[in-house]
Amino acid sequence: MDNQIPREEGLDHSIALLKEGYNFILNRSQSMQSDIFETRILGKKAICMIGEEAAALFYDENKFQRNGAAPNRVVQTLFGKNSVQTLDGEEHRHRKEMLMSMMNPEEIEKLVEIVKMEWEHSIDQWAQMEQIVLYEEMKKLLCKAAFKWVGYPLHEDDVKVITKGIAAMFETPAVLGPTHWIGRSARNQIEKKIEGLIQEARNKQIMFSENTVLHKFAFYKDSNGNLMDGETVAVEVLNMLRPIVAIAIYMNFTVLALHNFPHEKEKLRNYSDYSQLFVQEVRRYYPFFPFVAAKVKTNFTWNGYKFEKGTLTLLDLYGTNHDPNIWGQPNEFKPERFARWKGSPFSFIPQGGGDYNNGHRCAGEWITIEVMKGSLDYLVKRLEYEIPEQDLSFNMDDIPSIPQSKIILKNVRRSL
Ligand code: HEM
Ligand code: MYR
Repeated sequence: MDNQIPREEGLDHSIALLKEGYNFILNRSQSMQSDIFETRILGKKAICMIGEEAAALFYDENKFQRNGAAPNRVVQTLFGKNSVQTLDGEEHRHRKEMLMSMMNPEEIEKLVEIVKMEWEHSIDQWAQMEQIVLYEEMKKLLCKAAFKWVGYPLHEDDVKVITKGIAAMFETPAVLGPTHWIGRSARNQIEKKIEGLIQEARNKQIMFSENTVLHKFAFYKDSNGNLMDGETVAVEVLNMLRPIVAIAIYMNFTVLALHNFPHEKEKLRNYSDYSQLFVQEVRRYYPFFPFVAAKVKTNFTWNGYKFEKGTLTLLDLYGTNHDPNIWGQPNEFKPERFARWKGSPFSFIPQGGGDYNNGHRCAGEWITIEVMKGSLDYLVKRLEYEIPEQDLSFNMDDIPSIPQSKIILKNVRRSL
């Protein structure tokens, strides 16, 4: 029996998507009382889906492909041309193997240790200042750490400009007007710089330490046995650098959670395992990556719904993390829920779902969790600060969303 996918009337809803942001799919799914519906985005028919069953379908690579799915504005800022995010099949698997080769416990631990060192330096600086804007400071801290980890420590003089450029790549993909173009031009410039470094390493003019991202990626062979072109290497190095800086957004939400749910601090101080639960709940509760996009690879029918080859399909990450069919009281902040969570690859998907090696699930999910836990430890055990009166609200229509004030901290000092 064929069913008709509920359809939203109208020529195009791209503007509504930008206006409603994280709630665009959730709002329509609720009003149409369906986990799947059809609309029109960027002039094209698009299927939107929410929930665990939909996620399992979306990550079936026989049914969906990534090539040609992401809007150009996202490729030009966030992803980069020919990036792993845009590949399918064997080509994807081979590229992903290179990225995942950095995601073993030793390399992750190295990054966490570097991040902790940067916290130590930063606290001394912040203690001299009357107040800091946490978002700006965290981006710089993480950018310095990320460059050290990939094998090219930044000169102090370059930190500000490079941090701004890298952040523009994740701050501007969904912004209209001139701000969006800041992201595009930052990507072009920084890609060129990294490409230059790769060339120098290949010409033996510089040497990166063994096992670093830059060393591995510069000499990695593609599936035909050739070195990758310099631009593609730069794109993948940025796929490591950029999202480490983006963890600054989760750190802003972490401080917001500590502020809004103050009893959590006690639990974090008293139970060492609690930080894992807390970090998971921060990633579930707050909005960050809104949805992922793919294209139907071949005609098929699912639950009686016809999917036609080539149709753009969006899977709602934020909505699935708030789906009442999966989460009891989804709009309550309750880290304890993760003590009971069974670990399905399709129910808790702030950084995508499915499999790391064979699918598109975020390569850096473990890094994100460990860096957040390491930083949370500083926030609750080693640091004292005041949060003065400010606008801590965050908009569901800004993608990415960040608390309005970017979190001002006053009188930052070491805990005694
Ligand atoms: C992919 C979110 C941090 C590297 C993704 C995807 C999401 C995501 C939603 C797409 C999943 C899909 O297409 O199905 C996030 C968020 C982060 C974060 C919210 C928090 C800051 C990181 C970190 C790294 C990283 C720290 C690396 C150091 C990647 C890569 C991909 C990816 C390489 C592409 C994977 C592929 O296409 O196979 N991420 N991520 N991410 N992420 Fe992350
Ligand atoms: C990263 O840098 O990869 C990590 C997080 C970035 C979040 C950026 C939010 C904007 C995403 C636009 C989504 C469009 C997907 C088709």
